[in-house]
Amino acid sequence: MKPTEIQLNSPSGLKLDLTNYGATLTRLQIPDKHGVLTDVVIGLANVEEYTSEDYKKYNFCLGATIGRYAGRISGGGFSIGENFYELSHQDGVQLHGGKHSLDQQLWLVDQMEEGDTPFVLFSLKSNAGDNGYPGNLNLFAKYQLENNTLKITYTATTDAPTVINLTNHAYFNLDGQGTTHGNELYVNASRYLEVDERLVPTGRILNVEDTPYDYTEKTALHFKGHYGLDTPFILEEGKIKASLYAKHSGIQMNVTTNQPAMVLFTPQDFGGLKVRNSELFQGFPAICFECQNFPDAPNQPHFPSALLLPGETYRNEMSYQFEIK
Ligand code: G6D
Repeated sequence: MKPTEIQLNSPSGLKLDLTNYGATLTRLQIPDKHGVLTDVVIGLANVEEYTSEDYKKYNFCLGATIGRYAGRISGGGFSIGENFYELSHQDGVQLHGGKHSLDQQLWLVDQMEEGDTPFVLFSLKSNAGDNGYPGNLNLFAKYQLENNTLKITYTATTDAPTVINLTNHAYFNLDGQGTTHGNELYVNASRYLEVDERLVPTGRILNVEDTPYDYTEKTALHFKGHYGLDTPFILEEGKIKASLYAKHSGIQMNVTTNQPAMVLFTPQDFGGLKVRNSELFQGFPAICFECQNFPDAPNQPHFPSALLLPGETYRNEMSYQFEIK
């Protein structure tokens, strides 16, 4: 079945393109300091490409809804009480919910509204046993434009105890070209999770002070001391959880969320994958702000719980507010 394409337009000039394949954000255009629409999210040239095997093998998940469990789960699975649930995994590690997970499912377009605060609501039923997870899930993904803000809200309910951790995997480049190197970055996090060589959290929580991960003051994004961020930050109290500013476009993005963590990911490049307008980009072309629970929380008792019980509602709220500086 061919994916559906949807465009939402806000009175303040934001244009948001989506598809029900993976409840994916395929394009986001923001007026820059000269009022020129700037394409600030990396995507593919057409929606069919998102479904191609050639694209899937890169596993970049461009703009997609990620789950059932974003990030990595170790140990080949997790336990709830006395029950161990084995997940689909590679060498004991599952990434982003496993193969053919939520980002590769065709979601339903449940509801859509135009007007001053346009939105689209996608829904999906994920059956018990999907990639090894227990519980039949009812999932919803809502994208809404409100003034100069993109709001993404994920909710889910289950008929049996399970774990869940969704996020959105948009790759931002606020200039719409070039590199993110040198963009002004702020991350409201004085701590981060140490990860091992498999990028699985070791369980140790470290301070960012005197490390390449200290963005507690607005700082030029740099790659000294590492080959790019792929780092789970523990978010502090305070409305703004992160911000990014690109001087050529003059666009600043402020990120808020109700989640305890944010994985920042800055790929060095997109390998052989030809993204939309690929000729415009250089090294470190984009940055992801993956708002979520801690990776591998089901196997780390001192991490915030990712358990979802019947009668409860999982809710992940993210907002990306844009302004011109
Ligand atoms: C790599 O480790 C990174 C992940 O964090 C990212 O989400 C993925 O590429 C697209 O596996």
